Amino acid sequence: MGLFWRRKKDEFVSLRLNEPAAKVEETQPAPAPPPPPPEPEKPRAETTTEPQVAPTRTPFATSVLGLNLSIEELQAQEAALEQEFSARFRRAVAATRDSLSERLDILFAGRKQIDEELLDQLEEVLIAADIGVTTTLEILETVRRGIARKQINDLDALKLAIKTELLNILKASERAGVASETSVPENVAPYVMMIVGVNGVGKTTTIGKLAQRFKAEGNDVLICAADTFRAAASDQLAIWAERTGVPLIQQKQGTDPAAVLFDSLKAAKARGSEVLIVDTAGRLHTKSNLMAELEKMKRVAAREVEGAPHETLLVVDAVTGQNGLEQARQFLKVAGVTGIVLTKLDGTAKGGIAVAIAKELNLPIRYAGIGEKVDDLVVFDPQQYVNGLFGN
Ligand SMILES: Nc1nc2c(ncn2[C@@H]2O[C@H](COP(=O)(O)OP(=O)(O)OP(=O)(O)O)[C@@H](O)[C@H]2O)c(=O)[nH]1
Ligand SMILES: [Mg+2]
Repeated sequence: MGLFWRRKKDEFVSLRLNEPAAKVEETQPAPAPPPPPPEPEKPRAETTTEPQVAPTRTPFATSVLGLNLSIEELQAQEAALEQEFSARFRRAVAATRDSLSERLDILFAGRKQIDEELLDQLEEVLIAADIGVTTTLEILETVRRGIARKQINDLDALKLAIKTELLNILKASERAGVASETSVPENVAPYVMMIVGVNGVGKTTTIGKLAQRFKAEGNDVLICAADTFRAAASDQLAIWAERTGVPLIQQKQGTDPAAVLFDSLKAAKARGSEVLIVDTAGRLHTKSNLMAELEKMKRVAAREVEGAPHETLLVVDAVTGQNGLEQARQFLKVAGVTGIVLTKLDGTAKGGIAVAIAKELNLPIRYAGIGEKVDDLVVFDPQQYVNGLFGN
């Protein structure tokens, strides 16, 4: 699971606090020590003698960016964090797993053979997990082909085939949209992310979580409060900005969102910000207003920063299931969405919606929200998700 966003590989090292001791010494040569006095010959030890480089330590005891750590220590820390995130992700899909596994167990109990009746019931189980009708039918078609070719002969093989098919669907969607920020050259700044979606899905919360994450990675982050429709929207975002220590550009209610975005782009360029995250309204007087507004914002962004917005993330609430999917489709038409953030995965037993979304919207799921707290956001990893659903 890629845990870190646009990891600034050796850039923290610009302060040269993070390099192995030997290299640091190279750049600041110390005067050569006087030669040691001759010693009497000692019997030679059998094993060897490469001088050991002392573990790197800097005078700084703690550092958010890990400036005080060696590359090895950072890697160990990253691995530990990945494990923790993966455990939390598994807990977030636990309700879906329990429901899906339980149904499959009941379905498979006492059976040895795969017959049409079993396949019909399997169809129901998958649909109940919100995997979606179209997707379920496609999975079953693949399964039937496997049975006909004698590649699927028992229940284990059947389960494996379903898992593989789910994974293939999720992976196929990574070929569309923007599956990773690393596809944009690192010298592009600010990297502009627009966050769109209907009201209440978790846009503002997701922005707070993203801001925290990018900042912790050493990026200079700026937030743009372009939801000027509701007075409370900007206040709510201000709370997140303060909590994460990220500056916010806002204006009074009713200001043209494109104007707030314009100011934010200017400010981001002036400050040398690396990431600009843009909050947008979930509702307006009419839907066509909202869509026209999003289009205008995109034009303004493109005029000010080459290629911007680099990502337009559509936030979808997992709890709303198929309804959410329908609402999402309306955004796709105009907003030029490049990826999905699936929120509230922790609050549903129908987490199969992730597969329906990836398949039917043909967009990669970039992040998953797994709670209300600032660090309750994980990079969505298809393999981990599928393993999570089937309990291994
Ligand atoms: N359990 C859970 N709750 C979440 C998650 N993400 C957001 N929420 C909650 O969902 C509610 C709505 O979140 P907001 O961030 O205000 O949603 P929004 O899309 O900005 O809403 P509008 O500004 O009204 O369009 C809040 O109570 C959040 O705490 C999540 O991943 N898990
Ligand atoms: Mg909001």
